[in-house]
Amino acid sequence: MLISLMRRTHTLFLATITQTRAMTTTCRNVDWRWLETTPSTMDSAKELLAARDTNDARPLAVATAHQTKGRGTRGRSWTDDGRGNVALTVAFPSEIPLTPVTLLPLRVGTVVIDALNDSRLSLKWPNDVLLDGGKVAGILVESDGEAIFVGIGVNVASVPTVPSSGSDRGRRAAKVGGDAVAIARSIADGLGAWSQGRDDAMNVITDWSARADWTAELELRETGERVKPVRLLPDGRLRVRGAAGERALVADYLL
Ligand code: BT5
Repeated sequence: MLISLMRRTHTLFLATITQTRAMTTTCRNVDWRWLETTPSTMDSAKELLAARDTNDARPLAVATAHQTKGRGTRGRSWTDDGRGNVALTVAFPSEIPLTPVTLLPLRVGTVVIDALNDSRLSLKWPNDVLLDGGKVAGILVESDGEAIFVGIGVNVASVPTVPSSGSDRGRRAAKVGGDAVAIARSIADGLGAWSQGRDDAMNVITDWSARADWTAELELRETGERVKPVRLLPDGRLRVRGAAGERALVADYLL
């Protein structure tokens, strides 16, 4: 599967929410919440959305400066040391203006890179924002019933050490600088505005392609093989050229 869309039953960890200091404001058409700390904004967003009025169609944004159990795709972890970075989940209660949903991580990538507004940044398929080859931001998409949850972690002020072996091995991390709360709000606003407009596959392919670094070789996570990106396919798969010729990749195989 291109994205990690996992169906989960709601479990209400309201104790977790009440232990944190929630600051609630309205940020344009986004229902914005700030938590001092939380295990994962993905779970907090699920709890807070479940507790919200079901007639409220606004996207719900839950952000924090510190996660104790942040997650990436396929059970991998997303780490932060609580020093100036940001973790954000934007929950869309019902419909999003894009099909197929496999394109969503790519659209989120363009919204994130535009919000970060730094010409040194580029996108790496399927879900990373890079600075000089280092990973600045990661994107995770999950679903729960009708709702879709988009998680974004951005290294703003500090850079975690990423393991070079084991299941959590990855490329080195990098940071982008700036104000973490302002960055989170800008991303949430961007996603909120996007969710109220119209979108289609060709727009996503064009926008994403314009922000990607097509010169950089990619290393396949499972085999270590190096391939060159060629182009995006309309469903979000990436066509690549390797030693054995061209083929299309699905997500979660790349470092
Ligand atoms: C991702 O997964 O890149 C998606 C990360 C999504 C994190 C957000 S934070 C808000 C929301 N709440 C959550 O609990 N999660 C979301 P993936 O492509 O699987 O990358 C994970 C891999 O990136 C790890 O295995 C490490 O190699 C590396 N990594 C972990 N933390 C990192 C960091 N802070 N910066 C750069 N790389 C990191």
